[in-house]
Amino acid sequence: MAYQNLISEVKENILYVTINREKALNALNKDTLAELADVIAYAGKTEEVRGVILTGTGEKAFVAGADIKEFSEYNGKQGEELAKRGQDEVFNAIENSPKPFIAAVNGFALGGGLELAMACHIRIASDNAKLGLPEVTLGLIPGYGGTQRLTQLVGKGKAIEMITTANMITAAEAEKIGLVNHVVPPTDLISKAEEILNLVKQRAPLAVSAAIKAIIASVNNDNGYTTEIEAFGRCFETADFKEGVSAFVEKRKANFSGH
Ligand code: CO8
Repeated sequence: MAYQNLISEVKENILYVTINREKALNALNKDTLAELADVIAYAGKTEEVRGVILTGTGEKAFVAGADIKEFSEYNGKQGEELAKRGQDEVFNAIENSPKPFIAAVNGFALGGGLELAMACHIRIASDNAKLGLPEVTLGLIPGYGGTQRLTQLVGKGKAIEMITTANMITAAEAEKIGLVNHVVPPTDLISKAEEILNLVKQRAPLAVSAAIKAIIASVNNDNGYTTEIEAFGRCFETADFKEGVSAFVEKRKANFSGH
């Protein structure tokens, strides 16, 4: 897949997506969002892809936010439409993807950049990363799900403090409040994400997707228990369930097909 603002490649069943606008600190302009929407859809429908690692080019920024230079073009209606489209095609599309997404946060994750990381299922940060939602410094609020996902991840009090002060926090603080799962030196960032996905890759793919779906239903108040019950039932219909149980009984490693 050739993109203008992304580098993407599949290696050993992992799709690596790197946002590649280093001079603008990987800010999300319209074109980058459209390309992200495309690559997210590709990940969802491509059987070879078992997980996605999303990161930014360079040592300075994961993503420094939505592209502020495009904002002057918008009125209220257009801003609302842009937020809705971005949420549907990129941010919610990641969260609802059947494939696990890991954000490898390699520097500044600000505004839409932190919102992008929060839409991913797991976040790993390099120890020099800085995270924040500074939209109120621009007279805006987070528009790509940030008020919701930050609250889900760190609770109401911390979310209100971070959003209303616009303060950036360090990776260490982010780990302490549950905003990121792990903090590692920059040189270990991708390998830590790979370590996690390499474990997930050994598990039953349909069960992995079903588990993520039920967890997301919970945080979005969308009938989590019912989602879990229905998804649990569907697992019994899969070849992978039969393989997993046979492998256990036969004392061998399961070889899942994802069917
Ligand atoms: N948009 C566009 N360009 C950016 C952005 C951005 N978000 N961030 C940095 N850049 C550009 C700078 O303009 C600069 O370009 P140039 O060299 O042409 O002047 C280049 O990247 C390097 O940046 P700096 O010179 O500013 O680098 P510093 O090391 O001095 O500072 C910071 C780094 C602190 C990260 C600083 O760049 C900064 O504060 N950036 C903006 C951070 C921010 O406010 N992000 C939130 C944006 S709002 C948002 O994301 C809303 C999301 C919801 C949208 C809903 C749909 C409409």
